[in-house]
This record gives sequence, structure tokens and C-alpha cells, in this order.
Amino acid sequence: MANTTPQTSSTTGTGPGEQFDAIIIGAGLTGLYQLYKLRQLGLSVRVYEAGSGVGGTWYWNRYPGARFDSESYSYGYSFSEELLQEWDWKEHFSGQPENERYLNYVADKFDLRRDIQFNARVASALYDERANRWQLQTEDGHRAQAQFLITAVGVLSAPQMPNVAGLDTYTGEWCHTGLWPKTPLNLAGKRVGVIGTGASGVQLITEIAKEVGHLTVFQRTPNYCAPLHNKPIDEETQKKIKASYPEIFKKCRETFAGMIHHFDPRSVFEVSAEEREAFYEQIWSEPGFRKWLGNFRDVMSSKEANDTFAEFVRNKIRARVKDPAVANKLVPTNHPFGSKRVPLESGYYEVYNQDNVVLVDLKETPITRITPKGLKTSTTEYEFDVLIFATGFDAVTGAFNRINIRGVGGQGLKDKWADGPRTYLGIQSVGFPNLFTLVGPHNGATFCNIPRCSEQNVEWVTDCIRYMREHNHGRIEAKLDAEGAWTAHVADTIADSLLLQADSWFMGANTPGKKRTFLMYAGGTPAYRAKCDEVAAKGYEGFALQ
Ligand code: N01
Repeated sequence: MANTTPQTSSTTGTGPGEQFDAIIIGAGLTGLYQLYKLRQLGLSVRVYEAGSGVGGTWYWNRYPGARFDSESYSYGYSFSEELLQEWDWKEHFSGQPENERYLNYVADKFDLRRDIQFNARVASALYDERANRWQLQTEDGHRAQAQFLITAVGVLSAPQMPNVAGLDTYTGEWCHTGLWPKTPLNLAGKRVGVIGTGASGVQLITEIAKEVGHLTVFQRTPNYCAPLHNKPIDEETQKKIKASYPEIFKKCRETFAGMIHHFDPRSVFEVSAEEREAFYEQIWSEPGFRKWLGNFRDVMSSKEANDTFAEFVRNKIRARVKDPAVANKLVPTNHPFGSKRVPLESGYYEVYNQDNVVLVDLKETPITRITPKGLKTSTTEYEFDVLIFATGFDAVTGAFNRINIRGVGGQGLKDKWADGPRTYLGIQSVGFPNLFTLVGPHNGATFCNIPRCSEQNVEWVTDCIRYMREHNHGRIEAKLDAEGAWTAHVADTIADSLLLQADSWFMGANTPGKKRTFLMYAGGTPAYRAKCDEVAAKGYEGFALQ
């Protein structure tokens, strides 16, 4: 087994720095588990984490209202029975503070912190061909080397600001939902503007509308928001949950998106109009993503089928908003239901019935600039004490692009992926040996209840490294034909899907200048898992091992 003690030379300046078997970028949910597993394998490991604490998404997105939209008990790690039994989720859809506490609890329980370097944002990762090692440098000049580089950088971790002039002139407070300060902003009684009405904006707006003095919401595209139906977990339910973890995780392994929800095998048109309406009412009244991932099987593939549910949701929105003109602005019409991520809400539409809330439709009156006191649209000037950007992320590839990753021959990963990612299993890309991209582009874990699928990713990579060590292989790299076939297969998984019809982050379409291409994997969790298992069983078919 490997020497688990890192060898140290100069860690800054021009020397190679500390030596490890593996370096992991990111101490979120995925990176923590990868550290745990590689330690078990006897590897020396260092995690570099840009934040000052563990948690990734649940560290950075601490905006008011942030919470799971997966059932809490389907979200936690499944690898430790002891952890499962000793952790009590307090709510069916747990909020950010508890989620961050959970990940800290895990880090402490498994003594993970001693191998994590915090406040260390990786600036570059360069592959040294002769030595077959990755050379890392953090933004503050710290250097280290490892045989394996494993990215656990998250799907939604590169926050994106709108390209509007004048932010540097704004004198009030401002922040992005994905970079929310640890010391909470005091919004009580203040004039607040929020730009963006995706899942983050919807959660935030609902929460802060309870305390701000005046709220102006700038909406570009209305969404199909659906009720979350969150509630506390009582003692009896807690016991039931703890007794049924094996079934819960088994179910998650069998469903399309790693959640507890299965699509209904029927077509929208196999049932009568009355039955359909009753079914829609039923799923609408149930918690979580049932309305999306437990809907009729053709709701996500047939526009005609989708229209029936889209109209049902539109009517629900109209019924909740008192002013018909405002309701009209909130009703989505330019994309099918579920073709963008469905925001789950708890009183969102009622916010627009408050006297102190105004909705501005940016399609009618676009923002022209940020001003010292607020912002200007084509018709009106607004003044704010606080301006909040809920404008989303350069998704999936954004966090990779922000690191200078260079493989064989100095090729940049960003350059290679400029016309869209090319990967094998979403876990490797040709020209970047020994680099594993957990929950990366084209990976089954991206379009999934992430912990369920990131556990699969981590276990697969761990098994692969174990295999390499057992067979005396020092280098693994995807083969070109395997990469081509996988990349084509990823496109096939979405060929019949309505996901193609929206300008979403799934398609990279929310980032100006980014190639419009599907960034995830829509073949479903079971198919992805089966393919990964098959590749491993065939001695890592499609990879060149040396
Ligand atoms: O980001 P988004 P998000 N001018 O990209 C608008 C996950 N998540 O942070 O739709 C004006 O969805 C943009 O408008 P448009 C979840 O997977 C999970 O809200 O592009 N507006 C949109 O309204 C989610 O999908 C949870 O026309 C601009 C908004 O900003 C993902 O994170 C909670 C603009 C961005 O919406 C991202 O959600 C929250 C501009 N220049 C999030 N640029 C959970 O519950 C963008 N917008 C676990």
C-alpha cells in the first residue's frame, strides 16, 4: 500500500511542493466522501477548498430560504449506518443551516479536516507528462503534486453576474445568492431589489418578503414553480425513516433521477380528462418533485402531453395572484413545463399580493445600467439599500474553466471544451490522464439527486484506483473512440426530450457566449450506473491503462 505520509519540499515558489498520491479539489459533499474513500485505500490525499469551511454548495449558498428540494432522508450519505442512525433530519426538506451543520458533523465524525486545506482556491493544475504527475498551484502560490487529480468542484459553483454596466458605481450593499456572506445581511425594513427568479431567487424572495421594507423583483423569464409542502419530521416518522434507509436508497438507485419519485408509466392520453385532472391535483398536493419526476411518462417527451400539465400549473399560478396583470407576468409561456429546473416554493406567489412588493418584467423593460443608488430600466430608475443578484451560475463547466487545467502537450481543458464538453462517462477527457471529474459534464450524477449519484462516482473512481494499484498501472486515460461514442450517446439521451426547448443552464444557454449544448446526462441513473459497472467489469474498457 502507498505511503500515507506526504513528502514535503518547498510548498511555495518554484519547487514542486508537497507530494501526494491524490489531490481533490473541493470539500463539498462529493470531495469529502472521496477523501474518506481514498484514505481507506491507504492513499496520501490533500483536499484544496476555496472556502473557509466544508460544505460546498451548502457553504456558499447561505441566502435566506436556501433549502433542499430533495427529501432530506434521500440526500444524506448512505455509506455509514452509524451516521444514518445518529443524524436526525429535522424537516422533510432541510434548510441550509442544518445542511451545513450536517456536513460539518460528517467532517468531524470521520476526522476529515486534517487533510483539507481551507481558503485555498486552486489557480492551475498542469500535467507533467514525464513524471506522470499533476502540479497544482493555489491562488496564493501554494504548490503541490499528485499522481491523481480528482475534481469535486460542483455543478453550480461558478456564480454569474449579469453583464450590465455600472456595478462598480453602485454605493449600496449587494451580493450574489451563491456567494452569500457569513455575517447575514440585515434586510429588515430596507429597500431591496432582486434580479433573477430561478430556484434561488424564488426561495430567497419568499423568505425576505417577510421582513424587507420594500421589495422589487426583476424577472426576465417566469418559471413553473410548484409547492414544496415542507414540514417538520415528527418522532414517529423519524423512527420509520431510520428503519427504512435500505429501501429508500434502493428506490433512489432505481429511479431516473436518483430521487424517491418514479415517473408514472402511463401516458397523459391513456386516461380520461377527469382522471388526468384528478392525478394532477394529487401530485400537486404531494411534497417535493413528485409533480415533475412522478408525472406521466410522456410529460417530458411530448409537447402535447406537456401542454396539459403546463396549463394546469398556469391556472394554479393565476388562482394565487390577486392582480390579473401581475399574474399574467408570472405565468410562463415560452418553454415547456420541466424543461428548466422546477423551483419548489412555499408561498412564493402570495408574495406578489403584498402591498410592498413590485414585479418588474424585464422583457418589457430591460435593465439598462446599474446606477450609484440602484438601477435603471428602459423606463424607470429604482433606488435600493440592497441589491441581490439571483442570476445563477456558469453551470457544470464554469468551475473547470475558472482553473487553468492543462493536460498532455499543454492543452487547456477550457479550450478543448470550448465547443462543448467531450468526455468518457463524464469522468475523464482524452489528453488529461489521471484526472477524474466527479459530477462533471456528461456525468450521470449531474442530472440526479446529487449525493446518491456522487457516491456512485466516488466509489467507481476509488475502485478504479484500487484496480490500477493492484495491476501496477500508473496512468489511465480515456480512449478517443470511447470519448466520441460517449459524447454522441449523451446527445442521444436528450434527442427526444423537451429539455432541448428551453434556454436553461442544462444547455449552457444561460451564460452569454457559451456554446449551446447539453451539459448533463439524461439517460437516467440506472443506465449510467450500469454502464459504469460494465466498463469496470471489462477491465476499464475504453480506457488506456499503462
Ligand atoms: O439560477 P438560474 P438559480 N438579467 O439560472 C435571471 C439549483 N438550486 O441560482 O431565466 C436579468 O436558475 C434568469 O433569467 P432567465 C437548481 O438546480 C437548487 O436560481 O435566464 N435576469 C433567472 O431568472 C437551480 O436550477 C436549490 O431569463 C437574469 C435567474 O436570473 C440552479 O441551482 C435552490 C440575468 C437565474 O436562475 C440555479 O438556480 C436553488 C440578466 N442578465 C438553486 N441573468 C435547491 O433547492 C440571469 N438572470 C437545492
